[in-house]
Amino acid sequence: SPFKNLISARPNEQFFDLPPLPMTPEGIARDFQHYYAYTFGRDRDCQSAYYPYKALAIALRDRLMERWKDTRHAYEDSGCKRTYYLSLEFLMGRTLSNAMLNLGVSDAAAKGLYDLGIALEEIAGNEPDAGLGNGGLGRLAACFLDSCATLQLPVRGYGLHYEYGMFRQVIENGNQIEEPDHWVRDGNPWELERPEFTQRIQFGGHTETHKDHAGRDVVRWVNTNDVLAVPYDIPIPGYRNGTINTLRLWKAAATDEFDLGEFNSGSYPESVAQKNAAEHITMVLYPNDASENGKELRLRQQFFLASASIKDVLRDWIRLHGQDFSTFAEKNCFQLNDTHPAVSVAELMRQLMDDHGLEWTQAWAITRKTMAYTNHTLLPEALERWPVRLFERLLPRILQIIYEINARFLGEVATRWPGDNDRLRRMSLIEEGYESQVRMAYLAIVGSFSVNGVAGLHSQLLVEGLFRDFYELWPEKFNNKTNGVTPRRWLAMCNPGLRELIDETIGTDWVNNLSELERLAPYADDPAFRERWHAIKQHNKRRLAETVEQVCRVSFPLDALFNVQVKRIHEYKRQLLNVLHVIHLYNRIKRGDTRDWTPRCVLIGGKAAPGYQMAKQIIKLVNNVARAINGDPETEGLLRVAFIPDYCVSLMEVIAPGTDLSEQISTAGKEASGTGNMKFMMNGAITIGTLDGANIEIREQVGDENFFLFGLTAAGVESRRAHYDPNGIIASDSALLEVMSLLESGHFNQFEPGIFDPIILSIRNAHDPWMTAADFRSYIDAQEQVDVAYRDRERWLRMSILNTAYSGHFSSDRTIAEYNRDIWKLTPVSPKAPG
Ligand code: T68
Repeated sequence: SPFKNLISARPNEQFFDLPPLPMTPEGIARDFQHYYAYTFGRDRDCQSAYYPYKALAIALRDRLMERWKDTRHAYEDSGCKRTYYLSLEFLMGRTLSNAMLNLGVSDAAAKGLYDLGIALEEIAGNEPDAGLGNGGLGRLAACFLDSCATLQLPVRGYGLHYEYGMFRQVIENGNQIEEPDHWVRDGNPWELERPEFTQRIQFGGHTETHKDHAGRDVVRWVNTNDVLAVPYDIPIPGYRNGTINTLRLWKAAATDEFDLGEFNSGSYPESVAQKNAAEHITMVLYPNDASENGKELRLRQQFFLASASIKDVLRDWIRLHGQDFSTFAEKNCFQLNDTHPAVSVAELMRQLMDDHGLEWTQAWAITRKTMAYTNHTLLPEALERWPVRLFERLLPRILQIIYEINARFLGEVATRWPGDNDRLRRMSLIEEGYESQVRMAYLAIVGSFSVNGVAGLHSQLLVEGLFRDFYELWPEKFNNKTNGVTPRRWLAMCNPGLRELIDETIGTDWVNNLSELERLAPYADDPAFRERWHAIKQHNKRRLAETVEQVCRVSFPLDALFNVQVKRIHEYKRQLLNVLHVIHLYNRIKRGDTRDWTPRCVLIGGKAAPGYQMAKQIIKLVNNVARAINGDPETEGLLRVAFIPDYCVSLMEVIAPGTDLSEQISTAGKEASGTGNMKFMMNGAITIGTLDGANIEIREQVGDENFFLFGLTAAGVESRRAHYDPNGIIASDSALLEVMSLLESGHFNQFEPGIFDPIILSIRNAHDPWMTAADFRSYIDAQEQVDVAYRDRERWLRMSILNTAYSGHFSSDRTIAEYNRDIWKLTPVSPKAPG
């Protein structure tokens, strides 16, 4: 008992057996008042909107606690197999509304507060986003946790407790300014610190080899600079099923010893500096979504997560099984979210051998049966490679193990393909060159039993290209798991109007069985249903327009087509192509070519990595084009353009429901999957897109006639490269020529000469990897088809309904069910009924 050292008597049973908390309006309101007045000591004069939120959050959190404990016990008592989702990023967004939805207390909470004269939505709007991720990869991890809890799968997330999340984006004179996001400054009511599970993580030092009594080599990693990892647990409620899973985030803290050592020798400032250095590890999220910057601190973060999480799992294992690891692989699985935690392969080996005495072959058999790796990108600049030199200094023991894994692996390759030295060089975990580097993707593949891509095309391109040699060696390892998004947050929670209509039409089962939405399809032909669908969309468009008006000072008329592209800014995602179309529309207005015009509001949002100059220029261009167009009286009622600053999870909750047309226009073969495309589809937006990532599957599901397709295929892009001639294309397409002429005339940068030259040059460059000019004509034609379709209101509504109806495939419940069927093989465990 944890009490045995504290008090002599063991508390009686009632101490642990609490009566369940009331889920009634009165019960929630009473606790809300209690925390507001007694815990936070606030009254009517409170100047901060944060405290009402915090009081409600704690009232809700109380109502999770019992179930959380019951879930923990149910997993432990059943002795079930478990999966650990290792990710440097979890882009959770807000928690309060989601927790209320999943607990089924949204209405009770709203009523309880209403009776106190308080609007729930206003309170919920004061929660800061937990922005511990860059974009798709981090948000995918968050959706997966929701689905795992909803499917009652024993899955725990492991991540880092960054002090500063994704930077906040401010736009000044059209330029992106980054501001730090100190999201936990006022405390985070959703996290539970667990100092009793603190782990000690080693860095630096060197290795020593000894003989043990049996004459075997034993390696010790000594003289290290250790850092403590303190866990913070966040509850992950399933949808109305009593399950509460856990996301465990590690925060770095200095060890007591070296503080004290320095302090005793009289150098207090140095001891504090050391403490700071330790705590730097989890200070800030790296804001690069698609390129590696090779910084030492990033490798420290990666190892810190891997080591702490594996120690945590092994500690639990030993508590229940002692040092018997014979069934460990049957009971545990680590899913690696990209290569960011790939050092786990070597770290699991190290802990099994050096800390728990296993032999290489035993440890390797366990590692290879427990690790699984998900790849999220084909872009070469995003593939992680760490200098051997850095490993040597920071993780010398890990480097030894990687060398040994590589030597044995290359032995396998040489046996299979004798004499094929080129293949050995290609497949080696170490890339030789001016500076030798560790190829983290290869380490992940060699150490895993499963390797998956995130959409059909992506998985296919992986085995044909990037990982071809490995596919030839181990075809059975490779599989596809098309991404999905959680329908709780991305439909039921963010679009209450549509949720009610759907509930009324097909019942409520769709929320955790999204293929049920297909039953909406027949209603696409029902005029009365269409009218209601339209009214809800208009309501959501008003909400979005109010937000745009407020933050961008641009007014969006509600009868216009709301055309949205929100995602990270990257050349491959081709926000530039979108801008070229906007300029083309502007040219048409200026030349009076506005017969049968469809009014449009174009909204673009997203963050650029702080060091990615071209992406920052694209933001500047969008803002300058918006200013010129919105300021020209001739565009009134025809065209509006806005860049929405600080795109984030909670903004998407307003944007997706209010969108008519979703832009998914990446160069084919470059977007691994996309997940924003799925959120828009679920909310009844229609996609204009290339045959890239999950767009292909979206189009298959909804049907060709309900999707606006354009552009080269992935194969087309590759075969075009050798003879790509953007200047020829521009010269022979009068619309594109006019667009380029206006851009090149300096019309959008009259007082900032030359600032868009890099953009212009990139479009005109025969080596433009993103082939913007190649797809321009086909894009413009598809946009004209969009205009025609939107003017036919009944046709558009039909398409919109069918997009929602056929979005069931893109529930992350389906994705997670596939991960479980093919990779994890977990049995669902249901906790005892609460109360
Ligand atoms: C995205 N990747 C893919 N990476 O681009 C997207 N990268 O197609 C896919 O839908 C999504 O993953 C989910 O599978 C990312 O978001 C990153 O954010 C990232 C972060 C750090 C380093 C590299």
